[in-house]
Amino acid sequence: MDVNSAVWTVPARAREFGFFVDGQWAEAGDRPMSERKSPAHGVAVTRTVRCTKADIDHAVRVARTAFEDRRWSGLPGGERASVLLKAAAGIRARVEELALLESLESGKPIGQAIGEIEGGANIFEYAAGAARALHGDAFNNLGDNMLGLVTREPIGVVGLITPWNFPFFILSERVPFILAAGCTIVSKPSEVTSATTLLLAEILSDAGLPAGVFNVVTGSGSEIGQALAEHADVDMISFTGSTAVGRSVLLASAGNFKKVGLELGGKNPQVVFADANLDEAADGVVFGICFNAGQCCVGGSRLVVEKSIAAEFEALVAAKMARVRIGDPLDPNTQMGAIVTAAQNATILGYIEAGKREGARLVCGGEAYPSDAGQFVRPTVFADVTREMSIASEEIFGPVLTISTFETFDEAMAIANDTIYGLAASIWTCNLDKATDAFRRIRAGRVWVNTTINNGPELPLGGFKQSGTGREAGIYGVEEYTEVKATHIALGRREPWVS
Ligand code: TXE
Repeated sequence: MDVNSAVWTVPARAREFGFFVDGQWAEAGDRPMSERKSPAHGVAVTRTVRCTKADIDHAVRVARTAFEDRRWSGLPGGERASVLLKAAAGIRARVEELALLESLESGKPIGQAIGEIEGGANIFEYAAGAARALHGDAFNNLGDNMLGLVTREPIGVVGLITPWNFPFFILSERVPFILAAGCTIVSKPSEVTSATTLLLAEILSDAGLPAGVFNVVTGSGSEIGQALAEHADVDMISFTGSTAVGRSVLLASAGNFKKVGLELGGKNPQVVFADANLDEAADGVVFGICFNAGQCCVGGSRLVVEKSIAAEFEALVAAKMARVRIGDPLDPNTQMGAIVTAAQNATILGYIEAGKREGARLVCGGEAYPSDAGQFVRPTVFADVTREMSIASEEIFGPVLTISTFETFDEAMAIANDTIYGLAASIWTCNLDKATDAFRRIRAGRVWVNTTINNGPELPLGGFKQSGTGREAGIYGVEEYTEVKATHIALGRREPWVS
């Protein structure tokens, strides 16, 4: 939809939600509610239930029953595909409602939110095809008396813990693939951005998803997120969020050795060679760090630029940064909205102060962006950054770019790989040999050449090193949620063992 086709305003009253289990909305009852204020306007926009561990237990029981009685996994892939396609249509029919809630809760620009909701529908459409394409293998080469089959089965009940930066898009990169595989889900969205996940439950239900297959329980990470990760009757956890919580999810999974998929932090390099189209590269670098106000796990936060053009390129980047339109997310012209929470804002400003203290050269930004309500940060660039500075190595998760320079290709690769993370990287050069050599040597799950933060459901995503384990999206993303079973079928008469 066209962002200009509607007038976007903050609703007069906060919208109140129950939670969604066994195909229906559940009332809050005597559970406390959480009020979410728009980070850009400081006004309450949603109220969601703070569910309890008992609610997690109940939702897991419901999801277990729905899995065991095969009401979903027993259907032909074609029927699962049909539900996913209807869900995609349901999402498209409610783009405006979903995008407004997404923008209000997260602080992201409305135009971007619309793109993410429509992008989510597109992923559902892709995954519908994957539900039909998923298949196993046959070994017909074991002799006349044996046939070997490799079948894929849904892994079971999946606990899905998602973050606040792309609440609906990250959800859509997982849910349709998990459903395509035939699993059932207990979803725990971020406590600050739960609305669109709750509405997805309603959309899936309206699309004909059987009750109990997709359940949403809202509330705090340390309480119910942890309970879900620990739960003995959950077969797999898919977690997206901070590296620290990812580690605790992994430890919590040890109780029943559940499978864990983790998408964690990043400190992603933007490697710019002197032979790149510098204007386009600078545009990509600015987009890569300002998109979603830098709160993007694959955001390019480390510019690694060839020394011979470093001064020219720094000036180009700074000039473009100055033209980024910051402000009210509900203004269709806004390119960069608010920082999600006061805590995240403090973290970002803390890193900016650390950069100044540790001796990096401030090129632009370096402070909050003034506003009557909510919290915003000016796009910030630090040059002369050395590896021992905290801004060089730690994930800031805000619009803060560091610049370091290189003189040789090997040096560029060493700096690019000098991180505990390995989520994404971008390479800018007009030399195909150099680009190919670079993308082969960079240790990251996603590499972009002459572009950045591009995606599509066909290609998998996930991290090397401490950026995580497992892959989402593509056919890999469906297989991730399956178990592989080997079956030997003996044919003809058995050769007796007992004589
Ligand atoms: O993330 P958390 P936060 C990074 C980014 C950011 C930092 C902190 O660097 O500054 O994380 O953000 C749930 N057991 N990323 O604190 O806490 C929580 O409720 C189980 C990177 O918001 O990791 C939410 O649903 N679950 C990132 C989800 O985990 C727990 C996206 C993520 O929250 C839990 C977001 C627990 N003990 C932040 N504690 C990315 N890779 O995109 C919390 N949660």
